[in-house]
Amino acid sequence: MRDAVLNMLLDNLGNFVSGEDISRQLGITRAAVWKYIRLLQNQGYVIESSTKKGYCLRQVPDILDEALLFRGLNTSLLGKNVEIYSSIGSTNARAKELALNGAPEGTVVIADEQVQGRGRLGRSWVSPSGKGIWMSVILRPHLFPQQVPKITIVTAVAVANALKRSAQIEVGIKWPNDIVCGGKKLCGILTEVHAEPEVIHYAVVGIGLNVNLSLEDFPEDIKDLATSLRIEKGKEFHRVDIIKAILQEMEKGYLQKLNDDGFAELLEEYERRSVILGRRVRVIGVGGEFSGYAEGFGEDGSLMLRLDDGRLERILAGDVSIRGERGYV
Ligand code: BTX
Repeated sequence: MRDAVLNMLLDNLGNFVSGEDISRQLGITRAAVWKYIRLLQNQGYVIESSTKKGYCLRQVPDILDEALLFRGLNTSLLGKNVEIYSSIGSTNARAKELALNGAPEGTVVIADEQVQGRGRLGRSWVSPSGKGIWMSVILRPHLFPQQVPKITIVTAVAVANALKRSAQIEVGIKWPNDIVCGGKKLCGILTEVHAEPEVIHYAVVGIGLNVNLSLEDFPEDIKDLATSLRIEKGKEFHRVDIIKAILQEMEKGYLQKLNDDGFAELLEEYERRSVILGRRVRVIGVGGEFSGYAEGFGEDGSLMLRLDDGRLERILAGDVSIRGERGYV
């Protein structure tokens, strides 16, 4: 009922709705309406009340409210099933647990804060409360395990398109899994799978996007390489709007672009946004370190690196770290 009251106010954002209309439409007493209004106010919604005119929603807070998320989401798969936490260890860890217990494809786990946010290779991911999008999506793709990098590519392009649409920002993609802006890391993607040689049981795609962090929110050691939407655009954003855009774009890519034709198109988009293509990079992997020109990306998500001796090295994502010759990208 709280969500129904909220939706009526949102339908009339900036305008008054009478308590009588709300009570009649929802079949509850005027006292109950007042109770929900108080609840919403306590949760941060700025609602003006007037004995004559009723209630007017003036401002929507930046909170992870399921009712806000579902409003106009319009997806058929992603976000149909959502868990929202104020604090959690890692959304990827939780999503893996859910997937193992049979959670349906498209299930999403989101948290205000992660206290054990993880990057690749056991690195940690800074995830302060209320400042970013720390989210994981469960997928059950019909792919071979070696095709999993496709999922990261779909996600990177989706995040880039979503940011353009919802935050009016152009971002670059740094292979294999970073979204960058002004040469700094804005978002990281962590795709983890549970698979057997021939079949993927599930993939969990973790997205860590710095939204409203200011420079002071980053620890000293990453201040020079990390950024946020707020730092780049000089204003704050509502996380839910961006989450919705990401889920919509990701669903589009996942459902429509994983076939051969669709993926070739997607890869072109990925290359267009790549910040390393045609540049000299240094790749630090488990098998050692090499330098060369980034020549392109394979269908399997690998990086084609032209080494100094002319050989073309195919490098698989997942076990490498990459640096531009002069720094982070
Ligand atoms: P990565 O291994 O490419 O990047 C991790 C590195 O990035 C860290 O070692 C640190 O240098 C830097 N870093 C840490 N926190 C941040 C930050 N907030 N912004 C910019 N740079 C940072 C990238 O791994 C994949 C990260 C995925 C995070 C999501 S959040 C939701 C989900 N749950 C979870 O535990 N992880 C994923």
